[in-house]
Amino acid sequence: MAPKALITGITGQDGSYLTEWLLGRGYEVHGVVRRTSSLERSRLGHLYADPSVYGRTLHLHYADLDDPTTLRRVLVRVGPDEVYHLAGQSHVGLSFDIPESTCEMTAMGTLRLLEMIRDLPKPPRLFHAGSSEMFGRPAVAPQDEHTPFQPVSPYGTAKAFAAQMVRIYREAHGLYAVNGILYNHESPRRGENFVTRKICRAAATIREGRQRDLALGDTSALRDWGDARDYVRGMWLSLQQEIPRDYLFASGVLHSVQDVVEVAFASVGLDWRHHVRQDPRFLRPAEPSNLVGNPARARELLGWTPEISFERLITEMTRAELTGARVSGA
Ligand code: G4F
Repeated sequence: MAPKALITGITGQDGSYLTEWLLGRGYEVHGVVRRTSSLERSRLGHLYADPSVYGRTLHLHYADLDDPTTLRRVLVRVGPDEVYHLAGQSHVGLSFDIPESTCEMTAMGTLRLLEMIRDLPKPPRLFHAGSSEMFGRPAVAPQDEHTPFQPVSPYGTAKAFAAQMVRIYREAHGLYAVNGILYNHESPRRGENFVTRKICRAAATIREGRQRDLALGDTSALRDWGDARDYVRGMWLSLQQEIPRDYLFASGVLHSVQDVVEVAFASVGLDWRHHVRQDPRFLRPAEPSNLVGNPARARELLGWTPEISFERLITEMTRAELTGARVSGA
């Protein structure tokens, strides 16, 4: 029988790539979608429209992390072997404006899911998408799975709570539960309010004469950026091991927002100096620092290495925004 996977947050960037990865490996994939999600135009649109996939190997269920009855029902009906928990309010800047709902979904939503899984007669393996934001301003760089959490945003705090709960349920209740400590990971499917997509989209739109300039926050901010397709492979690998452990997924290399600007604008033949300006509206009350990961454990135990470089990623993202490319779907 085909293995069954259940994904929360299936309509997001990672959820859509993970779905493709799992379908490609013969899984029956079930996704949890919120009633507000529009599927036709979502990142799953191509699979949803394919009658050989949707309703056969891919199934979607309406449920919500803040509506435990619905989620429990889906878990019981589907009886998954693996659960990938990717859902949650994922914008760090926004979490300063909506801290309560961020914590409700990300922190309490994860705890509720753990409680439900613990009650199942045959608990599935659980992957929880943690974040480098949990480290905040760490004293050591690069970070690894032993680095203490010191979050500096409501989002990072909610994720740290959730990740610690995953560890507790693994140790105290014997669940096969794993945290992926995921550093920034991007793709042409990245949400439009994240900085890489915002920049790549603007570079393409300016190139086509449909926009004049681009307003950004702190362009000196540094991040460890990788490609989402590499990271979903890591998620799957981390559930295929005999012993459940946390894994850190990162490129190990820091780039600035300014580097993204330069690669994106150059890839469409533009000089960024004529188009980019700073706007204090996009500055955050607090920024993490020093966030660069050491993925040695993932490399050694999972055989995981990132395959797509920063330059290739940003160039691909920018080209995918050009009108002709967008029509064919990224
Ligand atoms: O693209 P960002 O919004 O990503 P951020 O805050 O690092 O969070 C992402 O990565 C985390 C993993 O480390 C995830 F947990 C999280 O869910 C999300 O996927 O911002 C990146 C950097 C920040 O320093 C931000 O201040 O870019 C800076 N920035 C500068 N100007 C901007 C802008 N960010 C945004 N979104 N928009 C700007 O105009």
